[in-house]
Amino acid sequence: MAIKILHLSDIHMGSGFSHGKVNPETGINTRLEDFVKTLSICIDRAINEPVDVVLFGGDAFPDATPAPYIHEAFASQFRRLADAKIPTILLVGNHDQHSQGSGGASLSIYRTLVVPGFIVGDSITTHRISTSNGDIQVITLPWLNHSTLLTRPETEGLSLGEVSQLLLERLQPVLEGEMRRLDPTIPTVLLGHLMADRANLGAERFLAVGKGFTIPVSFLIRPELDYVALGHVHKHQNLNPANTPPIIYPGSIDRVDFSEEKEDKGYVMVNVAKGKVAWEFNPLPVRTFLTITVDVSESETPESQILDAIAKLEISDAVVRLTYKLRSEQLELISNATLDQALKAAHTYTIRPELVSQLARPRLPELGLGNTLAPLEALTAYLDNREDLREIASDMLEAAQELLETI
Ligand SMILES: [Mn+2]
Repeated sequence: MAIKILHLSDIHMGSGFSHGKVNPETGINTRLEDFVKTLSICIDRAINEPVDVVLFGGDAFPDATPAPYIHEAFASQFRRLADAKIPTILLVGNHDQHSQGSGGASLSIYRTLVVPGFIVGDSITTHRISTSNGDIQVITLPWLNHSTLLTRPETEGLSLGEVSQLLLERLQPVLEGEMRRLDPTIPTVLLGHLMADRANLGAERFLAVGKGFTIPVSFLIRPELDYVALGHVHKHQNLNPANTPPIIYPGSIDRVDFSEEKEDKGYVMVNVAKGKVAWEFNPLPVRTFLTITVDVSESETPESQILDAIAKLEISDAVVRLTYKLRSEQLELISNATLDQALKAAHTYTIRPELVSQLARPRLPELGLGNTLAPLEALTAYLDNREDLREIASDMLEAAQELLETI
């Protein structure tokens, strides 16, 4: 007998309003409506199957204190699982915690209200859940910050790297303890919100750069575990292609920003029995994001070159960003009204003209115009180009990381 699980993560409801517009009929930002629709497809699937358990991998909102109407939009979807009597674990991600405190600030209301069948995963512990297809045990591993397993005096005077090392040393026996207490006869899942050291980064590095630490995949490749359900990284991936066990990031359910333009979005369906697991990624129909980049600086007819680039693409209902490079003397050859007209079919759009310098190319190509870099990456790119700073480069990066941590 197998237990059926729906695993989703990184909902980030309330994100990306700048990519939407106010729906005049509802007064609500269309990106919130998009996210609600995407989430409702997941919940529909859970109910229609029906699954035995829903595992949410964390990061419900952009921060721990979402506006009430956003919280309500989230709650009214998950409430349907409670009504359908489907046990659900809401794991606490970094975006669900207050920046300095601990616990699941935005999700703890579900425990306070004692929603039947709902568990808020804000500590490292094992939950045994009974389903009509048998029992399953789920180890919850919420986002760890430096106050989770360490006290302030212990971390005083340590570098960020040393603190992370200490945190890993603390985590290991705690996890080991959970593993030893497991019932070896029933299926076991670890549900964690974490950055694993084989993870291929998506947008989350821009959302929380430098905050937190990395857990080696070897911590998760354990014979006790039948499936590892992760959250945090927005790009869907399996960190253990041997599937012993599968270590799965389902990714975010909708595009949080343009860094997710080319990623498939979805959720994962899992069938798990003791020692046996099958999983499948299910793509969700999400709104298209489209970047159009044109260099017209060498063109005699820059406007029509831009219009051609737009015409080649299907922009209907997409979130579009148009960037074109031009020389200053070409400015009057391009009419904004004409570009507005050409982009009218898009859901929303931004237009960014960039003047190319005729004197010199940017010295650091990776820092050139049009590239958005997170602060740490920008610093890394800068240091890579400064032979003379090589000796202190790693110290500078660490100091920068520490600065970012205190923001
Ligand atoms: Mn996260």
